[in-house]
Formats: sequence, structure tokens, C-alpha cells
Amino acid sequence: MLKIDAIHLREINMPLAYPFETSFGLTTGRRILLVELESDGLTAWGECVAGEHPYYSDEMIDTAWIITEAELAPRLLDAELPNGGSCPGIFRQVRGHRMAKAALENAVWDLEAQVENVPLAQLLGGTRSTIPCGVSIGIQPSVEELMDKIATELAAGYQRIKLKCKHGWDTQIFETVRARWPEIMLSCDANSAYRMKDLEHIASWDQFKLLMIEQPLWYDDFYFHSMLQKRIETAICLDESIRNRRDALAAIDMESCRIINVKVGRVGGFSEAIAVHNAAAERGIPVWCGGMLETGIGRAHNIALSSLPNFSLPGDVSASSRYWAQDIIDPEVTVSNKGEITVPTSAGSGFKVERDRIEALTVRRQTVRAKARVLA
Ligand code: OSB
Ligand code: MG
Repeated sequence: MLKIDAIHLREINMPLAYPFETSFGLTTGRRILLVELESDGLTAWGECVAGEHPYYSDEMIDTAWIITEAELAPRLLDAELPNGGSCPGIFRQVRGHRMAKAALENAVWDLEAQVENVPLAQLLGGTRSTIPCGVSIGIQPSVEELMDKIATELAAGYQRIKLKCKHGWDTQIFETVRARWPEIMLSCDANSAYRMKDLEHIASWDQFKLLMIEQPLWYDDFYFHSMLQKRIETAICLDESIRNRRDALAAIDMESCRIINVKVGRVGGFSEAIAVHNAAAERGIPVWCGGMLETGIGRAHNIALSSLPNFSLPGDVSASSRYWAQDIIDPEVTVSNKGEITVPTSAGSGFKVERDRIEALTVRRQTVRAKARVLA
């Protein structure tokens, strides 16, 4: 049985090395909630991927903070805790708030891996020794800058280029990129920028042989994505819409998508991420690991998850240096010239968390402690 003595919440502020623009806006720096579990002299970390605003999902750092402090942390401290997989049951009474739940659950799995002295990837059921990597490239100030960025990422070895798109930054961009690189693995991510009236527009992208079109329509929709998928050749990939295994089953059954982006924060933690992975695998639907501009803590967890067998497409899991002047783990995440990350084989997440650096970035903190346990 795992015993958590204290849960430390902190907010760190980190400027992004490169601003990131999507159809919902520009991000220049991150406000990130980190959770740290203290257990019998061991320390385990989790990263909450909720954003600065409720734009990608209805969670944001401030809602995650209050839910963690007032609801989730006290439950975790009070519960019988055999392992990471017991977290969904412990949190069940709290509806939604999956990114807040995931930060704690993932930290518990990290702790369990340390206690069991096994790599986190192995504990999750991972089988890959390396994972294939792609990059997500934000909307750029100019086409020239986009072309330069793509050239840089391809030269670095990344296996797949994903372009953020929206009205006014789509067809022409795809045309220009394909004219220069006819064969590369190319995809796009609309973050719900389109509607059914754009059907013909989206169907015209079939000529670009995209690997997939990610989340073209509403963030909470399966029905219209299914309508759209029937009318285009290119595979739809759902990101925002897939909250859990049941959503994955519904989307696969309705043919709302042919590929699924798994984000461990979006689905509420490793348990549900594994369940989505397995449900997709059983139905022949490939998955890949999405990213949320994570620090090394979340990135390390994404690497472990990506080692599961059905993560067969390159993920948005890329090098630390693409996001941060200096990451908060040691070593930083690096990608080989073949576009692969090596899955660590040491116990736990395989990365050392740089506490001093985190201290320097911390702007807010709070500790929730276990109530004194009454001796029987
Ligand atoms: O939709 O995949 C997305 C970043 C923040 C919020 C949503 C998304 C993204 C990305 C970036 O595409 C992925 C990454 O490189 O971390
Ligand atoms: Mg996406």
C-alpha cells in the first residue's frame, strides 16, 4: 500500500522559447501547476496540462488548482492506495476536471514505479525502446518563417510535421509546403476552427495527402465529424472530443475518426489513457501521443505512455529545447537524427527533477497534509 504524507502544489511560470499560435490564440509563456507527492522519503511529480485560459478545454490552471487543493488531494491522502490504477476510483465522485486528476494520478504511477524499482514505461505496459517523434508547428507570422521552421525540423530528423491551421492559414499553406516537400508525413490540426459549411473546403485538402486532419469541427462533437469523415478521403483524428474510453468507442463505432490523439491529461490520467489505447488497438485504430507544451515532467510521462504498442504514429513529443531555454529535468529530452526518443530504462520516470530550478520559477505554493492517522 502506498502512503502519501503530503501533497505540494505549486505554480511555476516559464516563458516559451518560441511563441505558439493556434486557432484559439497566441501563447508566449506558460503558467503550470505541478504537484509533488511526499511518501516515505520518496518524491514523485505530476504536471497538470491545463492551460492559462479555458480555450482548449473547460479546465484552466486556476480551476485545476482549487479542485486539486479542495477535493482531490484530501481524497488521495485519505484513501487506501494500492497503486496508480486505484486513482480513478478515489476521484470518481468528482465529475470532470480530468487534467487536475491526471496530474495526481500520474504522480502516483511515478511513485509506484520508484517503489517497485521498475521503469514507468514498463509499469504502464510499454513495449517500445524508442518512440517516433513529430512536431506541431504553430501558425507563423509569415509563410517564409513557416517554411524555415519546417526545414529546420526535418533537418533535425522529425518524422512528421503537423501544421496548426485555420481559415486564411490552410489551403495555400498546404499547397506551398507540398510543392517543396511532396512526400513528407504531413498533417494539420484545426482545434475546432471549422464548421459543416466548410465541407467542400476541407474536402479539397484530399489532394494534399495529409496523414490526418485533427479536430476540424466542434470540440464536443462526434455526429458531425462522422458526417464529415464520410465525405472526405483523408483520415480525421480526434483530439479535444475524446475524454475517455467510452468516447473512443463511440467515435470509432460512428466512424467520426480513423485515428485518435491520446493526451493523458485530457482523459484524466494514465489509467484512462491506457484504456483508450487498448480500445483503439482492439479495433485497429492507431493512436499517437499529443502534447500540451509540457515541461520535462509531463514530457517524461508522455514518453513512457508512448512506449505502448499501439502508439504507432509519431507523437507531438519532441525535444525540450523546442519549448524551453532550460527545462526542469535532467537530462533534458533529446531527439535522435532519426526522429526518435529513447525510452529510459532506469526506475521511475528516468529523469531527475531539478528542484532548485523549479524553486526559482515558483510563484505560488500550497501544501495539503494527511490528517494525523489515529492509531488503532
Ligand atoms: O491541439 O494538440 C493540440 C498545444 C496546446 C494545446 C493543444 C494542442 C497543442 C499542440 C502542441 O498542438 C503540441 C506540443 O508540441 O506540445
Ligand atoms: Mg490537437
